[in-house]
Amino acid sequence: KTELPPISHTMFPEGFIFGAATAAYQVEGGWNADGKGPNIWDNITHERPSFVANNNNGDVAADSYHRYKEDVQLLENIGFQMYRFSVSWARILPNGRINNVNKAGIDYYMNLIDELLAKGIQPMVTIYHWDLPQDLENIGGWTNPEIVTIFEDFADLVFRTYGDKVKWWITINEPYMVTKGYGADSFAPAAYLDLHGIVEYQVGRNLLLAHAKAYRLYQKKYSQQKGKLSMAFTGIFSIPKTDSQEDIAAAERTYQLTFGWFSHPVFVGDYPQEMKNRIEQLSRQEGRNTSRLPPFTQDEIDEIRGSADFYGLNHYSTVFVAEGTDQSSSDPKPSAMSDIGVTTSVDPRWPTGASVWLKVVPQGIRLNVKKICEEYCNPDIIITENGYDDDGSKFTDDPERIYYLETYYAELRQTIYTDGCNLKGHISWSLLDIFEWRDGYTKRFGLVHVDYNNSNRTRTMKKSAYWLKNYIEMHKIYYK
Ligand code: GBH
Repeated sequence: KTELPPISHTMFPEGFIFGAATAAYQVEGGWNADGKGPNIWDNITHERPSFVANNNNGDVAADSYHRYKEDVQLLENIGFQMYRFSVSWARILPNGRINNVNKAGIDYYMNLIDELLAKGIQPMVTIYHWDLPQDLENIGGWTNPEIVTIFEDFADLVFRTYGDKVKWWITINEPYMVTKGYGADSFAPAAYLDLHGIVEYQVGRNLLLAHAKAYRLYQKKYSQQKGKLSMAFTGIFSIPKTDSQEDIAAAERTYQLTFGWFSHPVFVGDYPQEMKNRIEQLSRQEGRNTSRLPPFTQDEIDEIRGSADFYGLNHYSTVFVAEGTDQSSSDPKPSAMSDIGVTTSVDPRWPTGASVWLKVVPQGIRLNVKKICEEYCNPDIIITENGYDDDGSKFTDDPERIYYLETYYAELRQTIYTDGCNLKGHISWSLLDIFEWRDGYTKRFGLVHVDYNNSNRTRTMKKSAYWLKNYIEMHKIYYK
């Protein structure tokens, strides 16, 4: 009798969800179609074209506003069970406020959702993926505390309109990265540059409150829809450069001041103690009377605590950290970045994506998931983004992406079978080659190639898409 190896060597457990993701500004185009209002990415790419590589912008992008049926067909062809996409706030509310609803925008997402459901694909809807309506930025954007209820109103409309059909929600994509649009010149709106070190924490505070308001509203008004809500958390996942106590502590501090900044208030309550202590102490050294990290009231702590039904994790890569601020870094002081006080590095042997920051470190994703189980009492976890970028020079020939998926999946299976974590699904970033923010179209994250020189934006499955199709199919056959 032949002994078969355990399925943990090759497969995820029954019911594991495979999905793919995109975000509105990165794929839709139709930037001013049918009554859509301008958002901060429309604004910055038009006002300051050199902000993005090759002066690219998302005016047309992959043209998913007109070609969403092709996208859904691709999802079905590959065999995905879930599609995570975001709604463009200014497409639904051209001015960001609910007193002016754009019917064409409402219809677009309704059609997309219906198309998905007709093919048995579950939508996961991100309410905010970085494309704030410009009119809201003009009153201070995420720095303005009014944004909390303005976001709640938008979320209310979205739940009311789509909630019968949508059972998975991400309120805000990567609040950590959203803070980087303020006090730093790295993402739109690239505003309030002189307030670095202060504005990031004000923005972070408003993001957490906005998320919690939307979550509580859903509980109160829409719980009969039986959906699951979370944020998509991210940060800098790091491992200590050496086994010295200092470097071990530096890695823990990096975790708490990036991932912990947003996950700890949601899963435990309030900011991590280490984060509060650190910024308080630095603020005092700078001669301030109060911490640059504004505190929550007890009511706010209670409102935010417990505001997630699962942990959404966006994970791509890992770095080494060593104790002590990087003297060669260009981060302004103070800033949320320099507050961490570590120096990052990578192992030169790690394979790399087209983006220099995207090193292939499969063991990192296992450690990241394990950290979540330990830190936050074993919540259900979904990898809401994970993927690899190429530079497009080999068209659909992408063995590196297959290697990335294979090695990361192997580690993810260990988080389930060996570490006992409640990992429920994996969502690939991205279905398509997308507008990669400041890198424009020079970095390609797609399982599916998009021809940006062709006005049809021709979509062609890469080898990795075929690999994944077979891999998902194997699960469907085995568990039938
Ligand atoms: C995700 O963010 C986003 O949700 C998604 O929209 C994006 O397309 C995807 O990642 C790929 O980047 O130059 O060292 O400062 C992940 C956050 C933002 C991480 C850009 C890397 C640049 C690192 N990514 N960031 S660095």
